[in-house]
Amino acid sequence: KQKLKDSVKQEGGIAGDLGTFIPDSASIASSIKYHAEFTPSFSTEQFELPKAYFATAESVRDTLIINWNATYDYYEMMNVKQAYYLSMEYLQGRALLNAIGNLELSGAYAEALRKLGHDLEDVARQEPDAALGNGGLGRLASCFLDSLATLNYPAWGYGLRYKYGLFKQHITKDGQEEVAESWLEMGSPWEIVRNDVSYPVKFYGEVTSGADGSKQWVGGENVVALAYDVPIPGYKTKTTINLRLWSTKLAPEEFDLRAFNAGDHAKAYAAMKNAEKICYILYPGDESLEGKTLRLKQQYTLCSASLQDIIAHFERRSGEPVKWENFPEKVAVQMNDTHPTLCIPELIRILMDVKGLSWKKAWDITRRTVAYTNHTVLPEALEKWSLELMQELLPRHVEIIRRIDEELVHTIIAEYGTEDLDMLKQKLKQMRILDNVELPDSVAELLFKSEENSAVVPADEIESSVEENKPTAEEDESGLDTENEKGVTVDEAPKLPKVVRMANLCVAGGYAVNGVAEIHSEIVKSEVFNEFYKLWPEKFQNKTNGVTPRRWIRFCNPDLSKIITKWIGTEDWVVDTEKLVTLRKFADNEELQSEWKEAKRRNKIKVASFLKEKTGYFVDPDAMFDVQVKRIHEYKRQLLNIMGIVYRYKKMKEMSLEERKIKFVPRVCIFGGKAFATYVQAKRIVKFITDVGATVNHDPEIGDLLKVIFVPDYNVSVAEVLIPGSELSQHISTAGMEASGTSNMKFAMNGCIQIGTLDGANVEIRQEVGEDNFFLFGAQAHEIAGLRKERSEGKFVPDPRFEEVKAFVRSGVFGPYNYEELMGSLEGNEGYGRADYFLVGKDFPSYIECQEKVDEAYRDQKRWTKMSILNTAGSFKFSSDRTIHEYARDIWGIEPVVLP
Ligand code: T68
Repeated sequence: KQKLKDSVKQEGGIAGDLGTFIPDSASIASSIKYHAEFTPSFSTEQFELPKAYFATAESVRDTLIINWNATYDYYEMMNVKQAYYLSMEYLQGRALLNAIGNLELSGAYAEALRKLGHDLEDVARQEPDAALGNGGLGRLASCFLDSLATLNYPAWGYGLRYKYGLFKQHITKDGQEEVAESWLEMGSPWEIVRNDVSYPVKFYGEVTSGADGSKQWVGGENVVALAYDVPIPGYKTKTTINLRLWSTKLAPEEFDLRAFNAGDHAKAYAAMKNAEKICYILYPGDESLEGKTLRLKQQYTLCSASLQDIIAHFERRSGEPVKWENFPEKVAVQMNDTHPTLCIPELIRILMDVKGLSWKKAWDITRRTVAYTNHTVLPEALEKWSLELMQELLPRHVEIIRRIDEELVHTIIAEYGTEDLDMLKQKLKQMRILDNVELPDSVAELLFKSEENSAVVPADEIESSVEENKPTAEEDESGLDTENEKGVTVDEAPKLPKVVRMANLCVAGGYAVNGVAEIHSEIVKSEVFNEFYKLWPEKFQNKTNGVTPRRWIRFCNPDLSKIITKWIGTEDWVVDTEKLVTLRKFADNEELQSEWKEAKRRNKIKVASFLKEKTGYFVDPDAMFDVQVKRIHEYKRQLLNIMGIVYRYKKMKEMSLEERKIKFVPRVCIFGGKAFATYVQAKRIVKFITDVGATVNHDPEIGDLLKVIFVPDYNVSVAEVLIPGSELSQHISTAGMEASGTSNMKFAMNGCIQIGTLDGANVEIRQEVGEDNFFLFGAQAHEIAGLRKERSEGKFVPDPRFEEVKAFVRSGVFGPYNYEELMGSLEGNEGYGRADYFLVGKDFPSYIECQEKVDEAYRDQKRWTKMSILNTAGSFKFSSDRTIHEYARDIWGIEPVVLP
């Protein structure tokens, strides 16, 4: 450290305490030159772009390491409670501009690079996106890390270091094509491998019992999880927290040297590859058994390595003898969705089998340590694992899960009694962790005792909480080991798959359960986990999502940020977004309005040149930029958007040029997003959008009045360009289906007006920005079930305009592709699924009428600009700083720790 400090002094930086060292452009330039020379990956002669990026990043990393060490040492010394965020996904995007922005070194770096003949922005564009996530859930985790560091909370993130992150999307004439994305191809300058931090992780094997009743999990397949640390700097603070990503490899002693020497190289390599492949790819397709096994191995690796690390850390700080009962006072573990659920049985396993605690103590500690965030109410997205697969892969964990299930069953019986056995059976069916699994012996006995022979219970009227897995009355295996009405023993009934319901395990094992927007948390309480809510109302909370205002406005939209700072009179809004509210009082001010409009226009020009580069299309920067970017999913209803565009196009074609110009505001409709590789219907939607674009964009009658563009490979970096230059953004999911949404928040921050349904965080955004500044349409969440019923009974009469659009599509205007599956799905034709399950047809009329209101508002540019300003002003609530303060206070019980 002293050497570093001295060398820094020589280079002319201002070195006081290492932690307050502020490099200037001269010292930065020499540090970059140093790395350019010593970065081993590049040849020495030139200082061209990729190399300039690596050298720059490595020089930033030096500063981050200094701060990271200071933060780590200080937390160790203070021995404070820490939160650990466990997530299978982090969608970090690029790190360079964010890091130097947070360190307040953007100007100095730009100047240093200029001296070396480079432009900072060009250099920054060399960095590949770290896309270790699929969408909103992963990006939320990354925003949380930024806020945790900025607010000086003692917290770490844990995840997996996938070699291949989210695929690269190519758009071809056939639609989406996936190509592997190797973000580590040139190495990542941000990670520090910790060769001294590794843990064994076991799969398969068997459980043996000791004479004293203790259990040991032995044999099986052993791999090693190795830590890679990514420093996460806070904004204007020295605090630099850690994102620890695990990579897997074969333990050296497991390498089969004998086989290798005997010439069986394949066998020896196979074991190596088998260990390494766990971290090869993000979300392996899990339709096959191989895919499922791999995904479960990934989940367990994250949980096991992270918990071993957390426990080692706790033991180190606690001294001898370790007071395990204090564990929950020092540790809070947050599970980002159910993907890390295995940390519940894993914590119990380590405490019991390795540390020798009793079941009672281990279960009690776990229940005070672990908390769960739910991100979805879609039944098909609630994770269920085959008990058989889990039994094979994690035999000891299955024993523990059975024990937790048994405890839960007893709790349910204690709550509801055994008087009304039908009711009890129904509760058990809904709430048990193990589904379609016989009741534990202790429970069967209890039930027999309580009502002689009354355990003969008809198997009807029993509902599964998970619809698609709903057994018919005949099929239902109640779990009571006895006879049903027909006198058939339950064992003879057709077998339903035995599964572990991960969400139920999370609710039973977690001390807090939260949804991610108010409406979502209400649905969690009243529908998805209603039975649990009745049992443990105190566990349930709401934590409305947020996004980091650093990345999502301050750095991606410097032009608008300057204007905001000027009018508010301080830059503090970047950490204290409530200050944005001040903008409200200037919303009508003409000077602000003209500055605001100019900034938006400059951002639109950037978008236009980006679109030209990525798609070849020229767009008019004076047209309205209308954007829908998010994962492609039927519930998000990109199909509603494109059907609306087709309607618009058809109407334009029916009019004269003059009429057309009066009736329609020129629009550039921009789409972006990836479809899961095996999600066929989503891929058809991508193909449809690109086909509509190919027709409309080349129609000479239409010209600049309408353009439809699909931006390939939507990711964090693309969002950073598109969002500042958008004017209208679409958040149009079927009400009740989008848990929160977070891009809606980013768009609002950047002064983009939304058209949306009353769903997820839209509800709260509309509240804050004002009803007049939000284009609302569509059915509401409480109406959806009734509307679906109406449809299935054939009572729904579609709007003629919707029929007209479908017929137009079917007429072949958009090319030879067969759109029958898409159009049919909107009608519920036989063979095409669920009778417009997402209610595109139902919401279509109110959607296109609302779009007319959008056009009208846009024609009045003064009004539009005011709406835009009020959107930014009203976005104050949606900073992830606010969200993180709430988690820290209401769930984790941690306090900020500011480094001296
Ligand atoms: C999203 N979920 C929600 N899931 O859809 C969105 N799922 O409403 C919410 O704003 C966001 O979470 C943050 O709370 C996801 O992004 C996934 O990506 C995912 C990945 C793997 C398995 C299941």
